[in-house]
Amino acid sequence: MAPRKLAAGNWKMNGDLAALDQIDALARDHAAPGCDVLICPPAVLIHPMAARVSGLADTIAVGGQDCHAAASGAHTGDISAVQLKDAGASHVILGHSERRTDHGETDAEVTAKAAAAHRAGLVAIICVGESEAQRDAGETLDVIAAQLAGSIPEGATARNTVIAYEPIWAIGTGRTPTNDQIAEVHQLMRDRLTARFADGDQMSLLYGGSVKPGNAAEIFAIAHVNGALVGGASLKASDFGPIVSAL
Ligand code: G2H
Repeated sequence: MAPRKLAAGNWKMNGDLAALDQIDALARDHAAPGCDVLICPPAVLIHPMAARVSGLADTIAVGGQDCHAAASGAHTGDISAVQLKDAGASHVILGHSERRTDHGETDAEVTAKAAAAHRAGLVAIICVGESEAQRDAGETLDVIAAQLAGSIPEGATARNTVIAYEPIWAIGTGRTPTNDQIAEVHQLMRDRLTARFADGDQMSLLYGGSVKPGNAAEIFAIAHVNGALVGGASLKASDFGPIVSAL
């Protein structure tokens, strides 16, 4: 079985209740017969967005942008995977470089969060990516291999885990790696996942970092790119829709 194709939008800390209208526009104007479509809004919008998509003919999944490793407890300001599931989420982004940088998240913490997501019945989208200094130093493949080894829990399968390669220097900058650079990392990821997990050849691998309507089709044509994790260009249906259609 081929990996599932996934177009995932990461709204980051953007959007409000009025922005939910973008969901209607996305469903109305951009059919996605061949791929899964996911939007990960800020936590306060997960429940209303899940309610909104439940009325649509074409399914759009809703996800969180982080979760705590515990199911409940005294963790002020945090949200558990169980709560995300209860609010209507089916996926959760974990280990995004903005979480790793802003909140000091380690590979071990990402692994624990992903295991919690799996226990709650969520698909974990686990992010990896090198900094510009690491790329310039020729360390990219070693960094990605180490993050893969350290950030994915045992028990991960193609049904509950998606991996997103997001070079930090390409996030929100308008810069993207060359096709060869993306291909090299995705081949490494496929090789490592296939070696470690029984169905690693079927895990979906996303590229993320300044994906936009103008470059999506070219990126989706690269071997072992099964979709995208899209930030800025996921906020408007007029941008995200063509990306979905390109997949
Ligand atoms: C990378 C991506 C979405 P953007 O973080 O996760 O953001 O598409 O804005 O570079």
